[in-house]
Amino acid sequence: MKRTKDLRGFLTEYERENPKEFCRIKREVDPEYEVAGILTKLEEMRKLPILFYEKVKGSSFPVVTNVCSTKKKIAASIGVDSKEFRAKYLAAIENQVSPKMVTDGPVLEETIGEDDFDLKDLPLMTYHEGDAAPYLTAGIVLGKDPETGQVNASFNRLMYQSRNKAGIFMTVGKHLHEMYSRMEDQGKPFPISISIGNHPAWALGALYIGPYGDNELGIIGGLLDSPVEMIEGELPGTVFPADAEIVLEAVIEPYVREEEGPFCEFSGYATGKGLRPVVTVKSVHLRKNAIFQDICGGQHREHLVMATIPMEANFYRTIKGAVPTLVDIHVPAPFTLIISIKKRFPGQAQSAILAAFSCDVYVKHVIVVDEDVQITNLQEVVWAVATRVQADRDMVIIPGVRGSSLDPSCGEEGVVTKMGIDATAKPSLSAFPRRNKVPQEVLDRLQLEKYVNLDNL
Ligand SMILES: Cc1cc2nc3c(=O)[nH]c(=O)nc-3n(C[C@H](O)[C@H](O)[C@H](O)COP(=O)(O)O)c2cc1C
Ligand SMILES: [Mn+2]
Repeated sequence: MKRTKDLRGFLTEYERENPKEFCRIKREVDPEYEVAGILTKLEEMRKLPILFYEKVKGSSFPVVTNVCSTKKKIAASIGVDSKEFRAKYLAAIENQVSPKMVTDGPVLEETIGEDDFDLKDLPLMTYHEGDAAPYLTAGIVLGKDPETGQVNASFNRLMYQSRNKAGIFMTVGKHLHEMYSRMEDQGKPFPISISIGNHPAWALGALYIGPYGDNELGIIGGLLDSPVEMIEGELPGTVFPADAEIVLEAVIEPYVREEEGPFCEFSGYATGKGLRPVVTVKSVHLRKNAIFQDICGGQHREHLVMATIPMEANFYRTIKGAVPTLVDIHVPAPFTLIISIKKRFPGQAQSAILAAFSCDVYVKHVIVVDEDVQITNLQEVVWAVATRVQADRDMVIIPGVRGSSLDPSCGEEGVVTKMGIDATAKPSLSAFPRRNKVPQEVLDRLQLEKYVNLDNL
């Protein structure tokens, strides 16, 4: 089957093949709380369909949300199933396909100039009590390094401020912030594009974690098995995807700071407001009948699932470099990583912990267990910590390290204490008495119905 490269193509395919996971909502909804409210009620019922809101109060755009709410949807978008997904992601990192510059594309069907738009025309969302203003969360921000011209892609929340201005949150140490700082050092405005409504592979690229300078557009091309088509903006220094639904060309001025936040975040908290840079939008490009994509802020499945996939792939790659017998990894909560290893030598749990800290600023707590522990079963992980840890011997504590400023427990903004727990058996698993296990031969032999009347139980 030929795979499509844009959002609307993916939506059409997914709706056709999985009609039960696609829900069209015809009744008008309010972007203030109602879009998030319907999603929340469905999540409580463990339902995660793609939600297509045809009529959104105050806006002419339909809104789609929950596009990446399950691994199945994201995997389907690149033609694999959930089990093959990590291998495909790692292969795309190794086998990148460089982007192709084009001069025209669907997103140029309509253009609105500097004086003729109002960000309020977009269905910006208020999700939760505590959000400071309407927000745009699903915009992929593309910026270029001033020296190399290397393009970076990331999601950055944008807070409505006025007709053409929005506050932007850029984590210190992440690449967009670094690029902005390099431009600010030269006293120059930083040109960016913000693209809304992209094929899911774009989310996987924007959320890729790797060294500064890695080419996220090449990874997206690798995931799609074809180059992404990019257009140079009218604003010098901007580029954007030819088949996005909506694109904003914008600059982030140097030295300007305005209040941004609070906003209910993936950490589960409305994290504090701060003085942050400001985006000034210069023009808007859009497709005919453009679809506005939304990703519900806060602790909802879509944000957690889509962010976790690239994070796990990155952890897997880096930790395997330190411990070849890495078995698996799992991100069960914000800032938290569980690793299982087949430990051959003492010290390998500590190697895994240090490798994990080295790959991502967000990770704060790491627990390492042996391969006999099911890491997705938190009860088993806690059992390993209970029975295989002595705190004075098995903790690695590193204070004063950069973490996430969205962690409400951190002291100075974004500075945290990192903690690793070596919950592997010492010196090795073989030194520990076997876990309760009735011999398999006995389990195979016993026919329960011969001993117990199962109908009475
Ligand atoms: C919906 C969504 C919203 C996000 N918002 C922000 C944000 O406001 N600021 C930020 O620094 N990272 C945000 N992120 C995370 C970054 O996009 C992610 O860390 C990315 O890998 C950074 O790119 P980089 O490694 O190229 O710097 C968000 C992620 C998602 C899924
Ligand atoms: Mn990057």
